[in-house]
Amino acid sequence: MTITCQEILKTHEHLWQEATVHPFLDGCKQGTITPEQFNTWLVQDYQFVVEFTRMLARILSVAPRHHFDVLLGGLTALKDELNWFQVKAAERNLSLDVSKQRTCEEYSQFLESFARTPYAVQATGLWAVELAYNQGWQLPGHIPEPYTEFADRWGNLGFTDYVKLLEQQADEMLGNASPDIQKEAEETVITVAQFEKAFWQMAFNAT
Ligand code: HMH
Repeated sequence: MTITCQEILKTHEHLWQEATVHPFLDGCKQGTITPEQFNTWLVQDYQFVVEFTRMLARILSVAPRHHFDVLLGGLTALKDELNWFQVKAAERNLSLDVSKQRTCEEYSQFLESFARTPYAVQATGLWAVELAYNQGWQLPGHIPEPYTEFADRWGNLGFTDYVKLLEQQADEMLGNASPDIQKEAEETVITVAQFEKAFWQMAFNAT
């Protein structure tokens, strides 16, 4: 019996829903999010993406050769994304030189701990992190200005395709993994879902 990414999602449907449907995203759609709340998310997400880029580089270092194309594509997209974050922050007069809130710090530390797990677990976790943003920004439907480009960055169909390739790579590894490793992959998806929910919530915390 091998588990698949989709089976993991189905088992934890409720948790996954909380990771991808949140008042923050709804507030972007309805226009009820305040600039301060949005900016809080923005600078924290930049901090997160810096750590996420490092994690992806570590994953690449243990990936089989036939996974390189997809992972290198992801790293190239992150190069663009980090520069884009800097432009968006400058437009909003935000300093990106801020300390991480606790959730961001803990999520970053969790990404660091990935390196000590088998590649099958890392591949599954990577998929879950990207799927959370793809679905989170896509599910609300059209998000009006000034947030349209933020929603498009992760909600666009090209990103959906990338996430599907990550899923195929994770499924391939899960198919050859021991039951223990499959369980660890499932637990990783649960943890990702919990962190994603908490991450949206940070926008509503005092900065
Ligand atoms: C918190 N999760 C969080 N931030 C992101 N930018 C992504 C996922 C997608 O890269």
